[in-house]
Amino acid sequence: MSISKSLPAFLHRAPALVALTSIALGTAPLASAEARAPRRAASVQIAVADEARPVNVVVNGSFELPALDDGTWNVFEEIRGWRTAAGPGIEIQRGVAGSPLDGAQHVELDSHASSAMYQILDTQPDHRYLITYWVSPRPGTAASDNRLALSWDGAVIDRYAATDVGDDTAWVRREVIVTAHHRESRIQFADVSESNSVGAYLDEVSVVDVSTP
Ligand SMILES: [Ca+2]
Ligand SMILES: [Ca+2]
Repeated sequence: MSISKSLPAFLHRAPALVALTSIALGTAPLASAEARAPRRAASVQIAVADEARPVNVVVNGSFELPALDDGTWNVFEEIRGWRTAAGPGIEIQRGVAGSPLDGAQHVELDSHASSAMYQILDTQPDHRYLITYWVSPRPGTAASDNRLALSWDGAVIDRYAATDVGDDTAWVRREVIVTAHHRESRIQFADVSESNSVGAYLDEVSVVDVSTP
């Protein structure tokens, strides 16, 4: 048995641990001036990101759950984070008629018929929240089939109406800032097109506290 093999495992890792600690403290000998600046810059960026990283309070905002088989769709009374508010349910598509914005799945709000879906969010009263969501017309449909309304605590705060429909999805980012009044807030998306089982797609919903402390 060689000497190195007889050493405890932590001693084999010790030099690397020492080096990492030295870099973090800014005391490690660096090979060149070029190397020094990027390392210091990186450590500052990480510290800022940890403190300022926005927290998305939406659960399952990309509609990746439940994961369907490729090339299929289904309509649900509820999915992780979301429940049906009106209509026959929440339709999830996975590679059926157009590409999602994020991940492999998105929602079509006109499922078997016009539907609405909501989620109750944990919020801080009097804090401002940035709502971001992505919407696309369903490919190959009439523009009038692709309209949705976004509500916050029962009040409509944004509307989307497609004007141009192509052969694939054309995702558009929308942003709205709201003020929460309660410790729980209700966000809701509703199809407001002709009720005929085809309508606007929804993906990548996020709600982030943007109040300054
Ligand atoms: Ca998605
Ligand atoms: Ca429709």
